[in-house]
Amino acid sequence: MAFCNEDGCQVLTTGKCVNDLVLNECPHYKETDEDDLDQEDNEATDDEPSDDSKSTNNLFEVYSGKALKIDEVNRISKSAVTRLIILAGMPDAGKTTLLLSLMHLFQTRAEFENFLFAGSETLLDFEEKAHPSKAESENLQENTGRTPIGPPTFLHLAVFNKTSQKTTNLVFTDISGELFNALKDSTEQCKKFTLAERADHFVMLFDADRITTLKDRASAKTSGVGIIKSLVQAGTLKPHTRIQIIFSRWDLYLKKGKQAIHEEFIELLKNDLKTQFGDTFDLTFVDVSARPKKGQLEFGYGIDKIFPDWVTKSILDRQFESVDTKPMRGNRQFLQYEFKD
Ligand SMILES: Nc1nc2c(ncn2[C@@H]2O[C@H](COP(=O)(O)OP(=O)(O)OP(=O)(O)O)[C@@H](O)[C@H]2O)c(=O)[nH]1
Ligand SMILES: [Mg+2]
Repeated sequence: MAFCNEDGCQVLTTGKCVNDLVLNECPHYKETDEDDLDQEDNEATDDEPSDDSKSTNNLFEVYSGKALKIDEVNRISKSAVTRLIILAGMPDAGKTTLLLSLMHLFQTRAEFENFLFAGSETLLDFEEKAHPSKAESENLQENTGRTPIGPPTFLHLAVFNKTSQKTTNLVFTDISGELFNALKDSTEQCKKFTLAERADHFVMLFDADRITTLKDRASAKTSGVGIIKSLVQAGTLKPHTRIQIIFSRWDLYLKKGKQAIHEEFIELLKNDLKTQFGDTFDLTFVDVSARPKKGQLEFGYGIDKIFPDWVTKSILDRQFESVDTKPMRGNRQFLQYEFKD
């Protein structure tokens, strides 16, 4: 007897999995007799602890809403199509704010770029991180708190694509800039950052404010380029991952004078990145102001340019281009790609 416990899945009548998975890979679908089911309930597997919280047909999973750890990400990736997006950059580059603004765009509009909000397991964390920037926090400035130093945590967002009629899970890292500070100087540290091997997108934020401050711009450039270079040399950032370069906090750059000098510097930086990585990686550049100060830019400026790629482009699209990534095909588990101390 076959059964499927995925909400809204019509596989038993149509034969088609709602998540577009091959049936024997789908964790919700089982084709077995009732004796087998009884037996399975009593057996523990390596991946799935047989605790009482495990989902069954008549129990709901309850999520804490807090940021996820790697094992929880693994659970999501095993159950449905999941993209991993690593947000990288030095401290204060605007990584966390980018995520909070993306969530805000979904919460305040019926749809965003033809995508509908389809859930999040980390709503509480989004809310807590966004609180200091909200009016009720009574802070005079709209600030995002620093991400604490520690093992990577993840924020989750599921979206429904109106064009393809599919739901996709997006898992974003929320990692302290201090970690990337350590990675930029050390190939050894980069080798431990195996999470990058499984990333669909590696998003490198260059703080446009620092990149256009004469005394800071050289170090801002070297740090950002150094992070990518060290990860590539360590072999943890591979060509199947798409790299997006974001010039973040773009509103602060626009407020500066001497724009011609800054534009020239930014062009040089782009050319340097293209020369070093453009032949092997899919490399794109976007100006973003996730939360501009009042002025000429709208809230979330530039996120619309990058978001559709995060959903629609995947590591699996590029499997056939690179021989050494073949074992990744169909591998939806993240657990083996973590940050090893
Ligand atoms: N003006 C302006 N400020 C921004 C923008 N995006 C972020 N900020 C501010 O920049 C500061 C740093 O942003 P975060 O998102 O915390 O930076 P981060 O990269 O997560 O920093 P770490 O967690 O320390 O690595 C915060 O005070 C934000 O409010 C923006 O688009 N414009
Ligand atoms: Mg942060």
